[in-house]
Amino acid sequence: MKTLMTLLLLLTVIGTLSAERIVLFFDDFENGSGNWTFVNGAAVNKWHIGNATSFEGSNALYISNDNGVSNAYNVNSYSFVHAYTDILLPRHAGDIRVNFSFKGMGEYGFDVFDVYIVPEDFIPEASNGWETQYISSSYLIGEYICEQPEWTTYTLDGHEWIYTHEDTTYRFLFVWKNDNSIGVQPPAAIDNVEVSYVPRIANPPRNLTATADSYTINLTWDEPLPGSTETFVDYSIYRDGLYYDMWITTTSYTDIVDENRVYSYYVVANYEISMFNSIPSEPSNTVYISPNIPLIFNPPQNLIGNANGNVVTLSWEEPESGSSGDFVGYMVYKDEEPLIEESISELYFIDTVTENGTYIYKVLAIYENGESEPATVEVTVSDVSETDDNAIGFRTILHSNYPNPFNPETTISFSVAVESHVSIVIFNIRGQKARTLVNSNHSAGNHSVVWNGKDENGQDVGSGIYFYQMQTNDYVTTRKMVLMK
Ligand SMILES: [Ca+2]
Ligand SMILES: [Ca+2]
Repeated sequence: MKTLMTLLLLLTVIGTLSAERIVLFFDDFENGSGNWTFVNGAAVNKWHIGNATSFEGSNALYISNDNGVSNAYNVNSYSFVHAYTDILLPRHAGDIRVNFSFKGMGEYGFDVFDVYIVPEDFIPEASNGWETQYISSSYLIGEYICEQPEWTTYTLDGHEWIYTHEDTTYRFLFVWKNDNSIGVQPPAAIDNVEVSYVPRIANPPRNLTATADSYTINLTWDEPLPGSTETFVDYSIYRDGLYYDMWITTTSYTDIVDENRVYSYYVVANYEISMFNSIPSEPSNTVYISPNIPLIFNPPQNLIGNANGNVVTLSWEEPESGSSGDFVGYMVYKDEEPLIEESISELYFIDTVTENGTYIYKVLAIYENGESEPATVEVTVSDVSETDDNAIGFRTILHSNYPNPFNPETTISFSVAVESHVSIVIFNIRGQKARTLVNSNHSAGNHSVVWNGKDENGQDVGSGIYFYQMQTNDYVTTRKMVLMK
């Protein structure tokens, strides 16, 4: 019983390894010339399908000098004639075999029957002399067949050249040539042309799965089922439908990705079919997976707030680099209420308050895909004058410039309580006037002016400490700033 089981098992294993030979093409010429194209030109000796001779049945393909009545040729008439048929060699077609029965006589070395396999775009020409019969990209599978008086069967097995050309259509080409003197009858005749193959079994990888961990995608799969007819070599990885990595000999693979999107993968097993050639299996299942790359939205840095009278000046620095997506701007909040409708790109904001108190300011960096945590600063205002208690009042004041230090320009903000003539003059550290920035009437309210670091003559001033003095008919204040180039 045990022996029987072993035998059955053995038979099962053998059964999976031997695929049946498949006939791809067969023609016994009993049903006309539908499969064949003749290129006979004006030759007297032509390819013909008829019943002058045959290996089996009554018909064959042969050379005839009388339109098929006889299988004979005119030895004094030059011929270079062709008959061909196109055959698709399918993917994973192994052990290609070409069979045909033939006979033929001729003048050795001069009257010749050749068989070629050529690309399907090769078009033979009857007018070509055999001196120019070289056919590029061709494979000569039989030549100088001219001393075969009896029907015999030709078999070409294991066609190495075709290994890397599967899934391609080939032109099977019979060529008969004679010079125009001397010959032995009869010329070439062919019957029972057959092309067959044994399907290769190249089992694919199975059960591909993918897991993601931040920037990493891990693939694992199962080996192909046993039963392949060829020798497994390794795996290739395809990502997004494109060849991605090769020579993988484990059943796992790690990919590092940098985008938060869906990636697709499949794996192919490669099988060796000859010393230099291999074939891929069908693909494994395809997996789709997104990584879990964390989104980073860095906040503004070093937010500070200063109160000066009823004016609060906020300033901050750009976020650290490395945020996800494009930067859009900043939003500013006071006690959770937005102070602006749209984000701003400046690195400062000037707010006016009407009551003494402690205010919580928040500045957020806005990105195309999200916003940062807020940078927060508490600003206590204790200096709002009694007269400014009504909501629309302003106080005459010169604020600190921003940025400071600066290069090449800085903004100077100021307010006036009532319409006033205002002058703002910049002096260098030696007390010499560098520039008059403002010298005109201003309405009550907040104003600002930019100094571009140039003097009255439009020349750049040097690095160093500068003073700016604001003056109205009842107010004078001087502040310090630093130009740092
Ligand atoms: Ca036949
Ligand atoms: Ca001859």
